[in-house]
Amino acid sequence: MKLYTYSHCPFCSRVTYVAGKLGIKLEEVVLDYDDTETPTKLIGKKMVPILEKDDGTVMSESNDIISLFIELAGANEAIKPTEGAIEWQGGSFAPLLQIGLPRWPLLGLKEFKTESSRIAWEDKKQTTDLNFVQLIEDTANIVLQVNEFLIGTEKQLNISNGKTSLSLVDSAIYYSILRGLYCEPTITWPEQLNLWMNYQALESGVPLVK
Ligand SMILES: N[C@@H](CCC(=O)N[C@@H](CS)C(=O)NCC(=O)O)C(=O)O
Repeated sequence: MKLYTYSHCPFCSRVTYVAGKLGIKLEEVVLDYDDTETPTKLIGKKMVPILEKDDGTVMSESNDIISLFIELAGANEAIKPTEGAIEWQGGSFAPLLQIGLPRWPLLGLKEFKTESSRIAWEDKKQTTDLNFVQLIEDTANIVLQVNEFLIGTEKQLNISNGKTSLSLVDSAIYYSILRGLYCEPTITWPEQLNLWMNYQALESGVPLVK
């Protein structure tokens, strides 16, 4: 099976995370950020993740792909995320975008190798509220808020010795979003949360974004 992704994308990385944890083999194809043609041919719009199965059929939507993987692996795992994880995710996008938007294109990720892909990103993602130069200038303030957010997250996850009792799909949500914050080195990671994140990177094979 082939999975079309962007490396920075939280929806893609929760899929690769679950695949990694369940031992499902995937050929990952990281699309150029300005490649509109490939995803549009596959699903009629520019969106990833896209799963292309061995019989040539395609699927989008991370939740559906994850459910399929759990079924294929015959894993005794909850398919639905908990309310707690969904609510946390709702509050996580603002800090994630403030940190990630101006930084991810500068990290050498595969989707941003070309200048045209970085320009396409800026054209699509930069707004008056999320001005990239301003976001970088505001780093100190944003980092303070992110640090608070991470302290709350660590408490919520109830981590002990770098381990949690989260289900696979909840772990995928937390991991796929938090990994995107590692690109800002002045963020202070609470010790247990950082330990958990680093274990997840190792166990899933999905790297932190830095
Ligand atoms: N509901 C979709 C959301 C996927 C999504 O929003 N993907 C983003 C990347 S993180 C995307 O492809 N956006 C189009 C773009 O950036 O051009 C899912 O869960 O798979």
